Amino acid sequence: MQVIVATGNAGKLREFTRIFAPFGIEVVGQKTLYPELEVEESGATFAENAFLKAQAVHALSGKAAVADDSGLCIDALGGRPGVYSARYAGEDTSYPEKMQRLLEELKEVPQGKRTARFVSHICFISEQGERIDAQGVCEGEIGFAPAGENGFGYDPLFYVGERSFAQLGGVEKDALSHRGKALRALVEQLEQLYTVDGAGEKR
Ligand code: ITT
Repeated sequence: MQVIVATGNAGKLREFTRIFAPFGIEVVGQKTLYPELEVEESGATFAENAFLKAQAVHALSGKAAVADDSGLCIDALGGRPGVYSARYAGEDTSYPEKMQRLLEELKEVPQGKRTARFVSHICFISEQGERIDAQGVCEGEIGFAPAGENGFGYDPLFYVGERSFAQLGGVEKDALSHRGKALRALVEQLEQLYTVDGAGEKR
């Protein structure tokens, strides 16, 4: 099976490729096919934005498309930046700057109160237009300084136990991450839908 991943984020695309590979799902990045495509993320929820992105690529290609809308929800900030994670501190601000801004906002918040979670909402649209959604959550804590070189985005600030996501290898991150959980939940649904139908027939 081949799927177009509706993302402009190279870090996410690497993770999709890695997580889908063991299931024999091949990915093509949106940027390879539609380098100019920009989808406005006008939704108020992860689910709405994931649908908007998957739908845009499905409408253009007529092929199976999948999108992730995700973000970092910090309890001490009332769940912010949440759906606005990519736009936090301004759309064109670098991740080192965004992380510094978060650390500044959290400077009075002690260890134990810095709980946070990454959320990933996945929306898949089949070639025929059937929609499947899946979600994954990873609980962790915001550190006091960025650490590690791997991954992307806010990974250096997000700790699961002793290590930040950026200090984990890719496969280690996938085993724990919001995106790993969401994509494996999607694959489970795909396997039910496409391997066997109600009558036990292959579709
Ligand atoms: P696409 O919409 O093109 O997929 P994007 O980067 O704009 O790419 P989102 O709108 O879903 O993606 O925003 C997700 C934000 O949350 C973005 O700032 C990411 O860096 C951050 N994020 C999501 N998952 C992450 C992860 O696994 N590690 C670090 N940061 C993550």
